[in-house]
Amino acid sequence: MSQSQIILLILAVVGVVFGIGVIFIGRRAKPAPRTTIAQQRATTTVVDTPVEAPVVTEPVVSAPVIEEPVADEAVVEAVVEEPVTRSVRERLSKARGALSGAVGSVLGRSGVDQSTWDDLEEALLRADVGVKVSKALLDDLRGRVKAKELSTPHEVIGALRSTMKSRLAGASRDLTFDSSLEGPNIWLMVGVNGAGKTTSLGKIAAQQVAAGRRVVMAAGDTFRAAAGEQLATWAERSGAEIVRGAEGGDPSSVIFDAVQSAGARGADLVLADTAGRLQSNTNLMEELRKVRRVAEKGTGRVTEVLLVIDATTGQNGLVQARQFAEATQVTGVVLTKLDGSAKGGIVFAIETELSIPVKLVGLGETIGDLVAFDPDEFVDALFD
Ligand SMILES: Nc1nc2c(ncn2[C@@H]2O[C@H](COP(=O)(O)OP(=O)(O)OP(=O)(O)O)[C@@H](O)[C@H]2O)c(=O)[nH]1
Ligand SMILES: [Mg+2]
Repeated sequence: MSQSQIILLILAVVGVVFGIGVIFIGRRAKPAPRTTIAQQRATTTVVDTPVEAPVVTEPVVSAPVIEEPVADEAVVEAVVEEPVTRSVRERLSKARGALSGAVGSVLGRSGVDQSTWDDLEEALLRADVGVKVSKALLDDLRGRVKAKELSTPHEVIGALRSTMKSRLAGASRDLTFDSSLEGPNIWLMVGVNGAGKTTSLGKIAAQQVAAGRRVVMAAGDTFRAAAGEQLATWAERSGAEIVRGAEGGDPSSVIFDAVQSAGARGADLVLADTAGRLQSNTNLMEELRKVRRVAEKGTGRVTEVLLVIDATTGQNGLVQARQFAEATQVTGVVLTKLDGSAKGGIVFAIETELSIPVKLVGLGETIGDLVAFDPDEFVDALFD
């Protein structure tokens, strides 16, 4: 072999080795970028381009699922409470803004004059605050403007808002439960037909059962054939027990039986439903007096008489409240259907004229739609 042939052979071998090396390195290098992208998708390593953005959100969503079991109670409560609070505000939407139109016009003027008072009076009456309370509120404001305590429209609106809040402040809105009683506490639901007695009773039962109390429902509405069935459905939903009587029977004796039975079973609370009207010509108020008397014949005591008023009935609610209060020593009002009415102002008339606290508010037809009445939140809803 000549010298030049040897050199050519060496060059060929070097070329082949170099080629194999390039192919080998190339193969190892190629999959690497694919793996990196895959890893980025899986681990959400920073990806700046908008195309990759949805990939980033995926694992973020799944993160709380892993953390859920170790989340502490406060966090869980906050998560659960937030939508509830929001929905109370949302469902007050009809009541909401009952005064806002007038507030807008009053604030739109440069001073306080007769049209200020006209606008406010009309709005208060439309919100069902009632003639008497509206007059008292406006007289107070007029006096303060005269005394130069208030001068701008802004100050007048601010003062009205805080006076309305202070009118509702101070009342005790807790449901009375006397744990020192030998027998069960009895809470009576009263009110005209269709007001929401049975529905509110069901919602209250659910809250009391959730609070750890043993609850017995008394189907004291023997007037309507379906009333017992309706209450039985609520008993099932809420986890309460129920005592029913014969249709057309004596409401007092059904409630008496329920109280006896609750006492024997060691139950804490009897929730007694009543009819909004009667078969016979007996006076409803007479009947309710009797119910109360008979309910307390044993060891149980009536610690709440809750008058259920439909907010959409407006000022008529005040007339009902007066009648029931005289007959049954009403201890609190449940104002229902506030989700469908801008007439919540009846609260002021009931509390001011009859001194009965509004304790609960109905904001819908389902089991969770009953909340404690919060005057500040309510007044803010009327204005905003
Ligand atoms: N939107 C809304 N509907 C309600 C509320 N409370 C009750 N209702 C509805 O009002 C209607 C009458 O409710 P009931 O609980 O049957 O009324 P009641 O006072 O027991 O009526 P009687 O048994 O006939 O005397 C039902 O359709 C309920 O679903 C509420 O807060 N909001
Ligand atoms: Mg009923």
